[in-house]
Amino acid sequence: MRVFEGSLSAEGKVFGIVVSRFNEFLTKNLLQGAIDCLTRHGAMEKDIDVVWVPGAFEIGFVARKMASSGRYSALICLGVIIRGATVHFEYVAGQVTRTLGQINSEGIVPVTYGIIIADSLEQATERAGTKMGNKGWNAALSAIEMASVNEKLK
Ligand code: INI
Repeated sequence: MRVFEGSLSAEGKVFGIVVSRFNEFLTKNLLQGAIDCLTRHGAMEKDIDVVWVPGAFEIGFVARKMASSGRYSALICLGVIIRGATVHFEYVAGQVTRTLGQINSEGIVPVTYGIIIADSLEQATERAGTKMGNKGWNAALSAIEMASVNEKLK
């Protein structure tokens, strides 16, 4: 039997982070959490590229470009989508989730999902560095593990 398991060392790996400016007062906490996780696990700051986009809907465009570049060990996508008065947020959430899922399932570059989709500002805040943790940190940890799994399967 052969068992493959990713390590949690980010040493020597290159990460791309796509982060949306919409709800920036929360997404900046996700970004801070993601960078903190990567550097604590051995990534060098010079090996982390951050791309800001206007909103979650635009994350897929950049993630696809970065995935095609061949530069990255893994990509981390960060955004905050909060329910509003209309169903608009459902379309934004559905689109970004589908696009990231598609890029991921191509099996070329692992993409992790640090997108908070919440019914309220309170729920979103809880997941952006307060009592329910930091989804950016979690997405970065998954990116490290997936980058390692991907290397081992090559
Ligand atoms: N973008 C978000 O990142 N979060 C949201 O909650 C949100 N809502 O609800 O409207 C949102 N909309 C903007 C969208 O992502 C695009 O940037 C915009 O439609 C321009 O294409």
